[in-house]
Amino acid sequence: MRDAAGNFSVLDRTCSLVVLLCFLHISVTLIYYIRNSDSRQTFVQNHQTPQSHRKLTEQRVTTEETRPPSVSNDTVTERKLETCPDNPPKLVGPLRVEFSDPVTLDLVREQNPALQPGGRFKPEECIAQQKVAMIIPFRNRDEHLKFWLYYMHPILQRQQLDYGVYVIVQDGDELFNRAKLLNIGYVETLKEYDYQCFVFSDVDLIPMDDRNIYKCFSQPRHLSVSMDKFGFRLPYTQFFGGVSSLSKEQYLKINGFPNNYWGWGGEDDDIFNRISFKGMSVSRPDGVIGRCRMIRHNRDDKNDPNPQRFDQIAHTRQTMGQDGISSLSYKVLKVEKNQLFTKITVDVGKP
Ligand code: UDH
Ligand code: NGS
Repeated sequence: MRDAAGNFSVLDRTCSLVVLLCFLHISVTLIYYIRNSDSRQTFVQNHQTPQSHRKLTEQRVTTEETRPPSVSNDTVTERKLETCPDNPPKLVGPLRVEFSDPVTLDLVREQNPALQPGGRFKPEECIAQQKVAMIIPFRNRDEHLKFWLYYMHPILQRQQLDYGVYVIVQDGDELFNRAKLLNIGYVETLKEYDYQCFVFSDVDLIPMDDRNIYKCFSQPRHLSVSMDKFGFRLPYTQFFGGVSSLSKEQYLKINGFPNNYWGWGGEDDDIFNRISFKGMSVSRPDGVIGRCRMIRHNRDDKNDPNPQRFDQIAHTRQTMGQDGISSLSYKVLKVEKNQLFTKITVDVGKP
């Protein structure tokens, strides 16, 4: 009986020891696990790639879709993206530009997968310096537009601009009115986005160097300074035709552009006059960076030289206060968006 009681007490003690050891083992394992999982999280926080950082920043609210799978909710930190640099790193300099082989819109779409509907883009790696509306006056130049889109979209993306492309189409077959279409472009693009800068580009002009940045400067800018058709020179000092850019402030200071130049010529000289009468100067890239090619073409129907243009440009000072963005009237007939551009068809009225 005593023997049995003695055996029981040995067994009892052994069992207690085993339980204690088990408890100790579990505790140590638990402590080890907790400490280890802490350091794993620290590792994740310190080793996010610039790519994953980018997705978590620019003050965007991070969603489940954009969050890298290995990062848990409480490790997500927000960091502001930096402003894009003055010299965008992907620029390549001189470009080969030629128009012998036609391009298709399919090809341009394929080559520009980052575009948003309406021909919109903004860089992901930094915050663009400016929001720029590209405004093209247009009627019946589809072949030229394909080349413009083909060359310009990749250039504008390398220039790290937050931009949209707007083709302002004059409806009907009245005399063409380039400057009024540009005014309409200004008003209509601002309805869509908070643009700060407006680049006004003929559809047939392509820069030959991507360092000619399609943005705004402290003074209104003339960008197409060195055209092949003029032997890569300015045809005259006051020339402001082809491609130009004005900030919102600069544009409003001159009451926008004239609405009364019907047919070819003079409206760009009127704009130049407005700029100088308001005490501004014209900024330009140098003659090498500012080289550009024009797609050769015949004069369009309903765009014959305007016989009144010389008289009109002689009176800019008197007319610019009344004729401009302040007196603009037109009707929007249609707005269409595709991947490469926004097309706004308008009724500009008659002379
Ligand atoms: N534009 C059109 N459709 C037209 C007329 C003009 O889209 O019917 C636009 C287009 O964006 C063009 C811009 O307006 O690039 C300027 O018009 P333009 O090309 O007529 O002016 P440019 O000075 O040519 O380039 C003038 C005619 C040259 C004839 C030369 C004959 N050898
Ligand atoms: C000037 C025109 C401008 C025109 C420039 C270049 O003579 O509108 O030629 O034209 N001014 C007047 O006619 C008053 S271009 O050869 O590019 O067609 O932009």
